[in-house]
Amino acid sequence: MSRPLPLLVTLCLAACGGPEGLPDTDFPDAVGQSPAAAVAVGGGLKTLAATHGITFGGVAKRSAIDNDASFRTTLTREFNLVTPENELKMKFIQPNRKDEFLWGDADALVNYAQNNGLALHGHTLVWYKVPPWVDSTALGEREAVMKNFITTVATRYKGKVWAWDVVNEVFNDDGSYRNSVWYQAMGTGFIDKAFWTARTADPAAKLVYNDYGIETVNAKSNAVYAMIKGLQAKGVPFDGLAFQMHIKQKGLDYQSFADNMRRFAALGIQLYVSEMDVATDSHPATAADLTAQADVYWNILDRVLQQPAVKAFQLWGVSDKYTWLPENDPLIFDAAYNEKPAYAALEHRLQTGGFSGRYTLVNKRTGKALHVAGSAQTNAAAVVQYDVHEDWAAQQWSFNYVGGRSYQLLNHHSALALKVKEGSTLEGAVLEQYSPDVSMDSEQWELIYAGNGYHALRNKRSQRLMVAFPGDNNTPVQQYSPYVPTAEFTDSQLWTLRRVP
Ligand code: 9MR
Repeated sequence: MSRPLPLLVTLCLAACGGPEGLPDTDFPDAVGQSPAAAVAVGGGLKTLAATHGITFGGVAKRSAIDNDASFRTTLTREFNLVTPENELKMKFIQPNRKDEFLWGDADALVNYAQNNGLALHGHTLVWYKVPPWVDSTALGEREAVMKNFITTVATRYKGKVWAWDVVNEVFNDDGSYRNSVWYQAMGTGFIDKAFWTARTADPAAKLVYNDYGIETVNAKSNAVYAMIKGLQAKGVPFDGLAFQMHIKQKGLDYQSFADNMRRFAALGIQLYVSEMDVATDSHPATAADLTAQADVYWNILDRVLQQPAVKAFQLWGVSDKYTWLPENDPLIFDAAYNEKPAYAALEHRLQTGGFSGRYTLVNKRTGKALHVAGSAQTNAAAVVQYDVHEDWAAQQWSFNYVGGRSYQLLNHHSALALKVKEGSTLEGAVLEQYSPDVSMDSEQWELIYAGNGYHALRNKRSQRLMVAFPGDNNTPVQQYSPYVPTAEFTDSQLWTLRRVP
């Protein structure tokens, strides 16, 4: 599913050239002086995202919080989740030696979040980027150093952190383990130990693995998948996986992203987009670059909203005024806090649901299409399956977004809505068409991306999935089986959405 033109056109234009590899430098972080002031609340993307069950996050540094009122206003108007960009890292809290913890900046950020209605995403307890004194610690001492940091930090902020990035970036791009100070000392066992230690220190926080370059199915995400399965097999406490999503304006393979999310969701864990930004090819970005960038934001959010396991969508910044990529204008507000096309793209997807035009729905198991029996235009006519005729209006459905990730499906021939007959919640109940009534749960369908290009449709009232079983033309389409996130979909539950040209 892609966004309608004109954004797609410019995507191709923008795909050529651009910086190879994003910089990974340590920018100096100024520390501000004055305490943060109270700011306005309400409205913004966070409110729209909440209707989809998504927490909407940004990133903040203390210096911006302390010194920039526009930053504070924008952060609290648009976001309900924040990650301290650097202040919780070992390099910042424990920069000099084992027995010295510096809490000033970390406390300031945590307090700001608490006082301003922002949930906190803690970042990060175990990372390969460590202060120099850790590098020179004897191998035998490193386990104690790691556990001491986790316990001290997670205990101090216990109850204030919604999710902790317990372990960050342990894999190389080829899926091998990074030769970090922790790996050198403990092998892969440091990962288990880190999660156990974090759970003990803060039992309520979601415990997360966070990495970049794992958005699509590739060697690195395969390694993460194997790691998580291993942790689960050993009973290690593990709640979620975060895709950082530092990408460029050429985007990525969106179907692979959706398929990748689906396989992780089937492990029964939560998923997050934790650090999204989209680097433009030029600076200042051209209008075409900004359009391409907006298209990437739109497409990532679109796939996220079709995967119920995703709970948070976070950007690595707020405005282009503060970003680790100052040459790539990667965020949704410009440096003067004006909304960029990327802001409008996110807003558009959150408001419209993203499906435009008409679709023929073809069942994977039977190969037949969702069809109104006899091409009837009357209330209560049966909705059945029939050989595919994409040019038949009785097989063409438009998706009318009703909020909460759900849609009415309106038949193009009858203008009536797809509904479970008499609003039944029973297993096996058949489908019919009826006068559209947006307030009826029984005619609202949540679209769930099910992998490999297929979707499942879940009825909002019954929570059951739309199914077709083998049979002749005019065999009823039914609802069957509640949706279970960890179960694989059966072919009867899978539908291809073919857009009518
Ligand atoms: O944006 C962060 C930058 O200010 C820091 O100098 C740098 C090193 O601490 O880390 C940047 O944030 C990174 C994050 O912690 C982990 N994922 C990649 C982010 C961008 O490099």
